[in-house]
Amino acid sequence: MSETPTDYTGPERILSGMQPTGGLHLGNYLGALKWWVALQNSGAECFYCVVDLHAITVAGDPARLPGRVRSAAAAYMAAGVDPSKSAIFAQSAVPAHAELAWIFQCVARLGWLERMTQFKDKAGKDAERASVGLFTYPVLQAADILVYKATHVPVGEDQKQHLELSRDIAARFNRDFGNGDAVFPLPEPVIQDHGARIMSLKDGAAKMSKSDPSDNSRINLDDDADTIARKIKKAKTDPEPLPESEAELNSRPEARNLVGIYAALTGTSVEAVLDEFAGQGFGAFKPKLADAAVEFIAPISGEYARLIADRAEIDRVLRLGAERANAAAEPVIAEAKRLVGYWRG
Ligand code: AQP
Repeated sequence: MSETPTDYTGPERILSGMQPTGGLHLGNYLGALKWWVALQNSGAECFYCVVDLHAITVAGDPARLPGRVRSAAAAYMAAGVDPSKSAIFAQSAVPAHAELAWIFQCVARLGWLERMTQFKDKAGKDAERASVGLFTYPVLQAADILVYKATHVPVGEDQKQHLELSRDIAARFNRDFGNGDAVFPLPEPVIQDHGARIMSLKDGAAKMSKSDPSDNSRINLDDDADTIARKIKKAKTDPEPLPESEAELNSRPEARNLVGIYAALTGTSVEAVLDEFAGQGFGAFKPKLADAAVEFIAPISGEYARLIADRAEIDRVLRLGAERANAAAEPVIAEAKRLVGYWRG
């Protein structure tokens, strides 16, 4: 068996995406979007897609999907993604994602996918009835990344395992079809310490999620000040005051989550938050957290409201982004097709 080539020498590229399965929330922002914005000034080429192919792996309303794609694109821009620097586009507007996904389905091994914990979480108890697309979702994700030969992928911590799978798929393709070349880079996750895992306001053991049936579980990027304050007031806590050390938060998931959110919103550390609030109860801490969240979200929600009102402009941005993305993806899918030996007339 030949060595796996890993000495990729192409340019740095960034790829990330979010599902248009609902409005974006603070977890999406702190875990990923914030870093997307920072990376677009790094000099690397950035591709940020709205992953509508992934969205149909679970049941949804087709009539609402185009609006949700526009809404996600508007949220990207409201958060600071600049369409003149980064390509913002719908995944379905770039056919090479699906084409490369098929090739990768024939590269990935069943056992690799069976280890993916997100499938187990999302499929729940009735995995037999889940769509095959939900099961092979991480293979499509590998194609999303590698169709741009992306080297870095800014994501929240929940995506770490999928990124490892993308690396395995890239290495296996390189080994089996690369003729000694590192055709694909082994993409690196870009996961930050702060905000990488924001939990539900109702359950400190579940991540904040768009598809949680309770809107009170999350702070949406378009929530107004009263809604944010109400959700934080209702957030689950325990009766103890805030402790002095971070270690004491380990057995208190809801407290740890709220302290972590405050730290991420105010750009400080968990230790510094505890220095300020140790000994105080949630009655004192929650209003401060609500103020910080309102101050943080207000410019994003204001900008989102302005952008979402101009549908033609969002469509223009998405078309422009798709042109750039197609131009980058087409040579890569052509190379992959040639390497696996597809017929060329
Ligand atoms: N709670 C979170 N904390 C930190 N980061 C998070 N991300 C999601 N939730 C959190 C990051 O946001 C990006 C987009 O995620 P996605 O839209 O692909 O789907 P997801 O991870 O499954 O997010 P949701 O909100 O939970 O969506 P649904 O409910 O549709 O499944 C990713 O980088 C993710 O890490």
